[in-house]
Amino acid sequence: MTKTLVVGAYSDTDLTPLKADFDPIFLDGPDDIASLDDSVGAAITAMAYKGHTPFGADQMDRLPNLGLIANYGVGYDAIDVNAANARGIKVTNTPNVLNDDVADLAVGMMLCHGREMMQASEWARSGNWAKHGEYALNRKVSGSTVGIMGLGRIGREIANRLAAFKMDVHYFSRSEKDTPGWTHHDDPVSLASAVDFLIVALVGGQETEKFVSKDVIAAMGPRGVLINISRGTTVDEAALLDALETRAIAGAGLDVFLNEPNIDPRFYALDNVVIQPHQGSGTIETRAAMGQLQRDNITAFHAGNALLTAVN
Ligand code: 8YV
Repeated sequence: MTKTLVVGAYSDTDLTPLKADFDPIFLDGPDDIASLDDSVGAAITAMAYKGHTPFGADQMDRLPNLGLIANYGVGYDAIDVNAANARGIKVTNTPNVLNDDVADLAVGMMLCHGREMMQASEWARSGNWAKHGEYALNRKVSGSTVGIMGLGRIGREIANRLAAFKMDVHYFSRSEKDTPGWTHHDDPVSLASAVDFLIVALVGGQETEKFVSKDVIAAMGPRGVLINISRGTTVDEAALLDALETRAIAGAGLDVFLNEPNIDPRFYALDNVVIQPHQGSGTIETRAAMGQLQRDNITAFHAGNALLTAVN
């Protein structure tokens, strides 16, 4: 018997085809793997994984015949790929299908921060508009200078959108890329000091931990706004909170945090932060495409065909 294991919190639009295609075993999270009978664990050859809880060697060893971890998401930093390699387990992700939505949300958070859309909406809803007149003037976004930290697939989509906003686009990447005249920086502090908006589009994982360091945040200055759609780990969050509280930077738009969803409550007290609940890819259309790609990888694996989007 070979079985597929589905781990994580899926919406019904994913659960229905997962059931129909694989008749799988469902678990809420990786910790529940410990509760599987040995015979069940040994039957599992493929796994659909969704979530950001680490999945490592201990869990893999409970599934001795596992050959595939199909991740629901482009970022697979939760999965210990070295441990998977050591056990001959393939890992797949869901790249590209979510680029547009994540880029849209990054731009949306910039506009929301600059134009104070949450506060302005509250001004209208509370009756202040009728009672006290126009909402306070706020900040122009189009035409300013933006820095993209990490010009990968999503970073490029963000840059393309902001070029249409007549923004002067700068970016950080280790080597210069082929761009329509955007300014390359090989040092994150140099990028941060050159721009008004700094958008983090790095991959997660150990290599990029606290890449947006205290020094990078300090270099942004009092007009600087940090937008993060990557992972909470890429930013020195304690330094960011200090800078937001003291107004050393102007503000932030954050879709990702450390310890999601139990984020640092200091964020809730700040009126200069646009907070989003890690919903970058969270549209009906994109989640359907992510689910399809995850299932297609599992189907290919069971059929012995080439995986569509392998990462190892
Ligand atoms: C999540 C993401 O996968 O693609 C990624 O890397 O962070 C998201 O799309 C999604 O929230 C499901 O956990």
